[in-house]
Amino acid sequence: MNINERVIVGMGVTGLSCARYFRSLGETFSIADSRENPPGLDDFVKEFPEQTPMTGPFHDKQFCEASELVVSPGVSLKTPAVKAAIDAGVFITGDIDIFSRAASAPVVAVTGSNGKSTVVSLLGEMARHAGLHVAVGGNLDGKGARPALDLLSDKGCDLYVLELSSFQLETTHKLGAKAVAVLNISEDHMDRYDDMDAYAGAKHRIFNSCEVAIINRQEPSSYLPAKHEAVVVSIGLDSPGQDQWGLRDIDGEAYLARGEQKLLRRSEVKMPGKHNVVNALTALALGEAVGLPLEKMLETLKSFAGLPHRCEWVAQIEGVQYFNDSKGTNVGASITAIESVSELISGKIVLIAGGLDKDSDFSVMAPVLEKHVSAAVLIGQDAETLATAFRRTVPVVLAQSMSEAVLRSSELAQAGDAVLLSPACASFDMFKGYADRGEAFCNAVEDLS
Ligand code: UMA
Ligand code: ADP
Repeated sequence: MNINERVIVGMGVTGLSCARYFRSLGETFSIADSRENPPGLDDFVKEFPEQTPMTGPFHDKQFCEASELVVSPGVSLKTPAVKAAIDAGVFITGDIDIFSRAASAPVVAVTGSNGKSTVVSLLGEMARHAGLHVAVGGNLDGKGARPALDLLSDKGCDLYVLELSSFQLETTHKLGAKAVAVLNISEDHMDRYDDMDAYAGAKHRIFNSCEVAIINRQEPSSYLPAKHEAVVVSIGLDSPGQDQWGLRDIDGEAYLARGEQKLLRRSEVKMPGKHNVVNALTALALGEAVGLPLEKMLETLKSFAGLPHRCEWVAQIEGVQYFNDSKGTNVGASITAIESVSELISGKIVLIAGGLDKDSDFSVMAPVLEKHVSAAVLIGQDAETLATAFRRTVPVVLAQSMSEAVLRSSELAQAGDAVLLSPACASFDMFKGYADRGEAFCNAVEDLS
């Protein structure tokens, strides 16, 4: 590496998107990844044969002599070599920071512990339905997902919609988005942050220089810091004030409403559960902030069924409903999923949970378990940690595989009940990812019938 060169840190999806972007501008860089064989290495070598990527343990000296570090989200700023560079005064940036300086169409950005992918995908659908050329990406994964800098290659884009993680926001100095939302903040990634304040602080960087901020009246973690210049619009499941969004009870029926204006029956929102009403209202408020026509947005709500692996209905077998919420990878998501599914059934829930713990406090699930869950079937590396937290509240069964967990759950559930996979944990101990875990669940359910 030459001294004073820009260094891309990380050779995953983000690192590669940065490399391609710098090349498109004719700018030089070098690239480093602490892994011996990072996932992007083969593609990088093919696409950039003139470069010599640095793999294996980072060196303080290399980073301290760089002009700037473009740090990938998976790399903590506390990594010793990165920390040494910060202490030496090296400028730290990330792909979202670079994107925000280059984007020439309005940007909508969404963060939060849960609901991000649903809201950005829904808003993307609303914009498409309104005839806009919209590019959706960022932290969003799954089929066709793209890192933020790749979106810049779309010509004639009218609107960018970004899902942002706390990791990405850590390196974002001034996002300057047209409209933003922090959906909620509940415990997640505690293996990376010292405490909840540090995690929330990263998420709240999304507000930097935004024009419009959408907050949830019933979710204080979504509020802006005291000093700001943004226009604030609120959403909530309660009755909305003028120009705000919420639910109104009209002749005994719940309606989505904007101020006094009745918009759509709650029952016409295709996505299940009350958390998805929050997601729908947030998308409406964000869409309004960027000028999407209300009628098109409401039509989208009637047809958008939600993303796979998020409180997804799978089957009904012998009067028991099966739901796949494999994307419920933290405690907050699983609490929401339990509450939402309990609204849809007459009986109780048999919960399948467990996997890889991210230093979570599972004891906070006790009230919701007590109210809605008849038994918990636990899987994965940290099943015993969950069992210790759950045992005082609900009967616990341990299972060795997803098929065994589904079979045991089907034996425990009665007609009117639901079996819900919402693991509150990461999946990488047993599966390739949450989608793989969700598919294993669906296959095991299919095997029951
Ligand atoms: N890593 C190293 N050494 C390195 C670089 C990375 O060990 O030098 C490890 C990291 O610790 C991490 C993994 O490699 O475990 C991937 O890190 P990365 O920064 O290379 O990740 P990318 O492939 O660039 O993917 C990232 C996001 N991943 C993370 O933040 C961990 C993807 O979000 C995102 O879709 C992608 O950028 C494009 O924006 C995934 C994710 O799990 C879906 N996000 C977390 C979440 O949603 O909870 C935050
Ligand atoms: P993210 O992209 O933030 O992980 P997703 O839209 O993929 O969010 O949803 C993940 C899980 O989070 C869902 O399966 C559900 O359990 C839960 N969830 C979704 N929306 C909300 C919300 N608004 N509030 C709380 N939990 C939610």
